[in-house]
Amino acid sequence: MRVKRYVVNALPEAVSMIRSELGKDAVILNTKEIKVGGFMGMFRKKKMEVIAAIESNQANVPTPQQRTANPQVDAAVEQILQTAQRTATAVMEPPVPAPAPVPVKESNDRKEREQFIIDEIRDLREYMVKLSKQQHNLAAMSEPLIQLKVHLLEQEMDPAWVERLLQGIEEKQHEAEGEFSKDQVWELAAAQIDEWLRPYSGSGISSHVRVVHFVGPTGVGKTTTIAKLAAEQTLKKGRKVGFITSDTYRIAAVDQLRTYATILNVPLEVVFSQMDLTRAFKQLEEQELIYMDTAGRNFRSELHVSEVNSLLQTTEPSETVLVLSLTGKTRDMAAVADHFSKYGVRKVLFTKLDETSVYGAIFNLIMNFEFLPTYMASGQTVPDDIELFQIDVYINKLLGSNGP
Ligand SMILES: Nc1nc2c(ncn2[C@@H]2O[C@H](COP(=O)(O)OP(=O)(O)OP(=O)(O)O)[C@@H](O)[C@H]2O)c(=O)[nH]1
Ligand SMILES: [Mg+2]
Repeated sequence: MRVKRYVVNALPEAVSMIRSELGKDAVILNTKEIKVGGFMGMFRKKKMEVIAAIESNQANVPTPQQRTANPQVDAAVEQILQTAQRTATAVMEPPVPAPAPVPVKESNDRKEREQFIIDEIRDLREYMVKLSKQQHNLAAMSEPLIQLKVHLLEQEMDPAWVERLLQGIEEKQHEAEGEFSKDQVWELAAAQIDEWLRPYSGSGISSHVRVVHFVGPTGVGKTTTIAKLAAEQTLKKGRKVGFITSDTYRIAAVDQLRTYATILNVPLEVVFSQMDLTRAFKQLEEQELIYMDTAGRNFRSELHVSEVNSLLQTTEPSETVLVLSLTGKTRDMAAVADHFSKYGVRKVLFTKLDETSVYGAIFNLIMNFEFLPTYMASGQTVPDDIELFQIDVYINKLLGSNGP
């Protein structure tokens, strides 16, 4: 028997050295953590000591393993697993001549060590299979698919959805047994996104509700949006609209809505607490539709969300619309949406589409929180710069000029 000691950083390093120096039939007899180098006992580095041995007449029985797409990885995985198997065998069946009986404590230590090595190897194997898949995916991805991936990630579409989309197109490409052109890839992407968004579309503000609350972070365009929608209802549809505002935090806030109320000839009630609401509704009992403006707050704080929510309680058929500006950060929008969805808010309205060219947040909010998009606002002009959310218009914006 030939025995050799290796001092390495990690076991896999030793495995390849053992393999090349002692051959494929070598077994690992022992591994232990040691400290080397340093100065006066300090700065010592952690290393692993591996004792390996080779018996001249040992047969090599290969184990069939699950294959990866990469022959190099397969070879490495097989090598490591064979070594692990032999390590286990070496522990269970000691080489001849048999050593003295192993005390119980030492045998437990051995079991732990054996388990440690097996766990390490399993982790390593999983990592290598994953790596091999990634390499395979990247190598297999066609140029138009890579372009689509880059484009959608730049649009800040959730990476998990981007992966799902690409996988679907890749599968279709595989079935078609040919590489899709950029136009085809963009068309398939548009069709898939349309299919995903379709169940959430077609929901403006419900026609049967009498009270609509608008909530959302500071400055997203709640008051402006209310003016735009009220103008549409009064001027185009001839409906009797009333305003309520609870935005008494800023002195100018009430005046802002009052200006629109005067222009549109719409009555306005100001409420300071939930108690005032009953009085306000009484004052507006003639109105067919009531839009309620609320103060913009930092709604990443759940406390503010519960505060505004307490103001929205009403016995009337009502609906709450979360207003979000696309100039906000995607992650912050998701945090706000998450809080409001816990309070049962389902409708969302997007503003300031004119101030950005990044539209992925809309897709993420609809798909991840099941929000129903109502309108898209893209400008400061009252009443013109607002339109119902339309999937095809949105998809054109999302897929952009890179599209066909
Ligand atoms: N570019 C652009 N600006 C908008 C849009 N909607 C609103 N604004 C502008 O955004 C600014 C804030 O609008 P407000 O309506 O006061 O926003 P708010 O959400 O009521 O603000 P607070 O009540 O302070 O929370 C104003 O200058 C609006 O003209 C939009 O769709 N596009
Ligand atoms: Mg406002």
